[in-house]
Amino acid sequence: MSALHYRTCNLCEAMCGLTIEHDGQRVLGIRGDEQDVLSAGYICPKAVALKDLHEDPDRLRRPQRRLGDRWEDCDWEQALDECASKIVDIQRRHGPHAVAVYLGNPTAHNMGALVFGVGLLKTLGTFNRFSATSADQLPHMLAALHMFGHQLLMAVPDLERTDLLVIMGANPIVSNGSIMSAPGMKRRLAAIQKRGGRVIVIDPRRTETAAVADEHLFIRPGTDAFLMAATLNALFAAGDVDAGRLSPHIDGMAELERLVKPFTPQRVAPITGIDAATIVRLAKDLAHTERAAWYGRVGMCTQRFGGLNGWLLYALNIATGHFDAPGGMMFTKPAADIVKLATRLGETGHFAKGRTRVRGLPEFGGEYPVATLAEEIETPGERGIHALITMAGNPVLSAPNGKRIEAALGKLEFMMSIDPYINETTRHAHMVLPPVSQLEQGHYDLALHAFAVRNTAKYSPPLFQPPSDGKADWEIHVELASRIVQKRGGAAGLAARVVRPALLRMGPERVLDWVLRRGPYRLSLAALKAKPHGIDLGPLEPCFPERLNTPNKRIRIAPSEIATDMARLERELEAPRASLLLIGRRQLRTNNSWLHNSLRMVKGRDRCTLLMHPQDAEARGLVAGQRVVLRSRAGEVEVPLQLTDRIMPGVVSLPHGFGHAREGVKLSVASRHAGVSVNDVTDELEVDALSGTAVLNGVPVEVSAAADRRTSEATDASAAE
Ligand SMILES: Nc1nc2c(c(=O)[nH]1)N[C@H]1C(S)=C(S)[C@@H](COP(=O)(O)OP(=O)(O)OC[C@H]3O[C@@H](n4cnc5c(=O)[nH]c(N)nc54)[C@H](O)[C@@H]3O)O[C@H]1N2
Ligand SMILES: Nc1nc2c(c(=O)[nH]1)N[C@H]1C(S)=C(S)[C@@H](COP(=O)(O)OP(=O)(O)OC[C@H]3O[C@@H](n4cnc5c(=O)[nH]c(N)nc54)[C@H](O)[C@@H]3O)O[C@H]1N2
Ligand code: SF4
Ligand SMILES: [Mo]
Repeated sequence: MSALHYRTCNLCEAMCGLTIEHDGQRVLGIRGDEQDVLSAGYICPKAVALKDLHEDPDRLRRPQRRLGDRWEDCDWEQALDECASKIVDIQRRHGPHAVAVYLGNPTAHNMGALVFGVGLLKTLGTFNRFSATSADQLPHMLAALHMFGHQLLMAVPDLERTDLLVIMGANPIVSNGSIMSAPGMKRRLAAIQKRGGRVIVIDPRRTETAAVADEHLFIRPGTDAFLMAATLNALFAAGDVDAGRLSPHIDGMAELERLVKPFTPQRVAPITGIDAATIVRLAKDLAHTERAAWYGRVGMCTQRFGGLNGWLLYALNIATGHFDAPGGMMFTKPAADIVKLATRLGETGHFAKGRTRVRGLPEFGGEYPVATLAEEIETPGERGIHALITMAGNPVLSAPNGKRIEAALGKLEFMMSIDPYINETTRHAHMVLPPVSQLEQGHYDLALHAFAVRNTAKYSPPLFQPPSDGKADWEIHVELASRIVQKRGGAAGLAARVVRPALLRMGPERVLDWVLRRGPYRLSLAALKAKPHGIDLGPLEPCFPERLNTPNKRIRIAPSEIATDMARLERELEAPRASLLLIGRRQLRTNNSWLHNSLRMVKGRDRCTLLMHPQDAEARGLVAGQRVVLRSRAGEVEVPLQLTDRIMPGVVSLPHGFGHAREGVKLSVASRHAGVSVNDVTDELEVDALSGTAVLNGVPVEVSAAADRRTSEATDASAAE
């Protein structure tokens, strides 16, 4: 007997609705749910990996204790107790900041972890917090904080109504969108074109998204700030700046005009690789298309001027009347309003309230840049790091200079990881605490519904009963936090005894219900349970100035905290430029570093190849398929070379998330399709000087023939990238 279960895929930000056929014990099939209010049947090839993850024999079912290079099963009571004791002891000896935390990306896709993770962090009370944010969306959050008064007030392109969509540093056809939950991008982009609109892609690679766009412009990596400043310059010069309805609510427009003055299209053209006439035309198109949005994402965040980019992107949209207006960059009205909730809790965000010990880089939202993690562990002294807790993260593969991080992890007195796998990072832990499978948990996208192209709400109940000795992330958080408090003793310790069972009884669902009831639609968990395909709450709506969180309820279009970095950009107008720059590349069957243990995601040809333009290969005497050494200041890897004219001359590209051949990794499938880690080449010392965001795109590199002369099969331009 088989039955159908409806749920939202939580692997990426697209929130696709799934129809899962099962027999109560096993998943029989996964397909798209045509009735899902957001995805209408669309899924990507990764959805089936949910079954593989659930069944994966390498996925840990019980806590693992490491003894040298051997692992042994450990029961939960003992494991939690040991971890709590270690943490309390280290904090007692070295102070609260001696225990550092790293939070990884899946946290944002995990309802329980979002609700209860905060409690654990508060309990730990450490300044030494790191996360994937500083290798990702930090610049958008920084702009939101200083322009609109709240770090979570990030804008989303109104795909349903736009007639001109500029996509800069994003490849949503492959990534399925980010800070733009929009399942079925191909269909959505085609719809724009069908109504007579246009899509323009600005990217150093002619991507899968560029392939379906109306126009593609190569841009030299790391130069987006020049392009956007020059576009603004052209808009001011032509008298085309008009913020429309928002005009009376903006401070700093004259300052913005002054700041972009030096960046004329003529001056930036040779830097960006986009000619002046094209920049002027882009400005005109943007100003004179009633419904237009200039969207940018990871490629423009994780680069030399990421911080400026986040701001300039919003400023461009605001200055042309394409902000908080239909068809432009808009804001959601989520059923669980995390912006309001965070504001009520006093968490609107902050920046540069503290600085790292070694390099003096700024905190953001209470976290330090991940590019400083290794040096902060290596450097003893006050506020030095003696222990690390990783939760749903794999910094050895995801943060710059993974080799250095790896070496640093080996020096820790204690490390524990909350993670279902023993992978490149968690293999260094002394204890690994595995959460139960996603299919054994309820799910609501608390974070991502707030960044979707349409207001919707959907709850997914657990499909399978979790094993009696299994724990979800949130239960691990609660158990660990309460044990820490108890071991510290005193009155709080006694109280924790009572609070713990109460929290465990409550669970994230009760909290979700509470938040939904206080949300703008007065929904409830029961209301969502009654609609297994989700509830459509309508298109995005203008909400400024009401939703602004600045003290005077006005937009700061030239916030000094960010704009101060324009001086560095101006100096860079004259700077010499590296001849070869490395960028990244997401692929359809990857999910950062952790889906490669599903055979369906890795089988076939080696996809961890270095893309290079034939012209650059010729200049170096290199041929397609040959093994080459990719080298930077930080390190080197050896990879097969793939030639294509779909990459800009002077640029090479390697995907991230590979590199599973590392010793001690217990990923039997991934290890056989290991690839190399691009983050053994990215440089932890290269950060956006303003925000501390890692530079993962635009890393100066050299490429030369490897001693190993083997060529791998057909890595020519016709092969998929
Ligand atoms: N060179 C380069 N580097 C990059 C990027 C790039 O484009 N280029 N992209 C950056 C970006 S955007 C991001 S978001 C980061 C990601 O950086 P990370 O978050 O550090 O890395 P992930 O690969 O997402 O690792 C996720 C980890 O969580 C575990 N996990 C999965 N699901 C769960 C769960 O439900 N609970 C728990 N406890 N654990 C779980 C997995 O086993 C894995 O260990 O990488 C960044 N690094
Ligand atoms: N299949 C798949 N989907 C994913 C993920 C995955 O690993 N695999 N990861 C998820 C995560 S964590 C995130 S954050 C999102 C990210 O989603 P996207 O932001 O769409 O990420 P990418 O596909 O990496 O696209 C970045 C683009 O920027 C380009 N680029 C590089 N340098 C520059 C530059 O200097 N300027 C400009 N203009 N462009 C540049 C790259 O060529 C690339 O096409 O994807 C999510 N979805
Ligand atoms: S696009 Fe993202 S959410 Fe949709 S099926 Fe693929 S991985 Fe899941
Ligand atoms: Mo990300």
